[in-house]
Amino acid sequence: MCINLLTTVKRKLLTHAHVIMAARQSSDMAKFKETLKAAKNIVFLSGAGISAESGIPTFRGAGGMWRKYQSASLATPEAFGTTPALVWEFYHYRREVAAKAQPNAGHLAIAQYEAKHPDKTVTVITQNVDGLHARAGTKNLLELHGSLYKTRCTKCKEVLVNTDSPICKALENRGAPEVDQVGSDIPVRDLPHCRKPECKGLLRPHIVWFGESLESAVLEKTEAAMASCDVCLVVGTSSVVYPAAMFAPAAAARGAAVAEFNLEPTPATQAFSYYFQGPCGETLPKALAD
Ligand code: BV8
Ligand code: ZN
Repeated sequence: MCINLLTTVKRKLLTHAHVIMAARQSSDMAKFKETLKAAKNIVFLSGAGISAESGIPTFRGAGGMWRKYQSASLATPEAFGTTPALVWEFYHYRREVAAKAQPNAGHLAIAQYEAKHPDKTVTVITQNVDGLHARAGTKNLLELHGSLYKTRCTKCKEVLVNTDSPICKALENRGAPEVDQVGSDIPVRDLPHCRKPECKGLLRPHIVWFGESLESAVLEKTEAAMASCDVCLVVGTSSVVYPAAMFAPAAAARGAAVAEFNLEPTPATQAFSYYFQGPCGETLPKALAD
């Protein structure tokens, strides 16, 4: 009896929450542009949604699954510890997909805004690991969760940029998502290993997995940028993963003007001064045009 009651209550709360979240209409763009014009310190905080129009599936969309696995279940130190080859096939696949993708109008609008406003401090803080902000030309970039194109040695901890395609022979033509296979048959010895003869440790993606802390240097710069920004544009994120989901609401709480750009309201929308509904490849260029 108690379980049924709980389920009903939970379902009612969720419906109620969706009704509240769905209520928000797009804000006054002219008013936002005035606010942005007067701002000196601007932060862009982006999530997977900004890369959706580049053809990279989001975690809440098709990207949430790879083969029969939840992507998030592979983005953990435990998964890498037990099945490193499977995790490497997953990340090799994502390296190849992102390498073939192009920055879209959203990425480019942000990079052009930074270049056109040397008089302002513009910081891009991204949860994405796909490298598209950098390829669009963004200079002042913080990659909260690391990068598909960096490796870290599990033994000597050396971090290197690596854009090799494939990253190693054994992963060539591997990682296809439609393969109906459990696990991976690639031997660990054929996975990427450290270049140092005295080390030869197994390499891992230099990516922050669930249950892992963000790099303190990146966190400090993020917290400094969020503490000093006048305006924060939150672009294409469901605001469910922490600590990234805390930054914009905290800025709004201290009085910064926060504008959310998303296809739909999120749990954080109510905390923000502005909300612009639509694909950010369309809404961002409008918001950032002089
Ligand atoms: C940590 C790399 C200390 C991997 C990722 C409270 C405090 C601290 C931690 C926690 C906490 N509560 C819970 C935790 C644990 C966990 C967490 O947050 N879990 C969630 C699921 C509740 N956090 C952690 O483990 C973090 N570690 O804080 O360390 C610690 C340690 C242990 C225990 C406690 C504390 C590390 C989290 C980082 C994980 N790594 N990425 C990889 O990529 O493979 S997270 C990954 O998922 C992304 O980087 C991103 O952060 C997240 C996905 O979110 P989004 O980017 O928002 O993408 P999503 O698909 O969800 O949404 C897309 C949005 O775009 C949607 O809203 C959609 O509507 C919109 N959209 C789509 N198309 C468009 C669009 N918008 C505009 N235009 C479009 N065209
Ligand atoms: Zn090493």
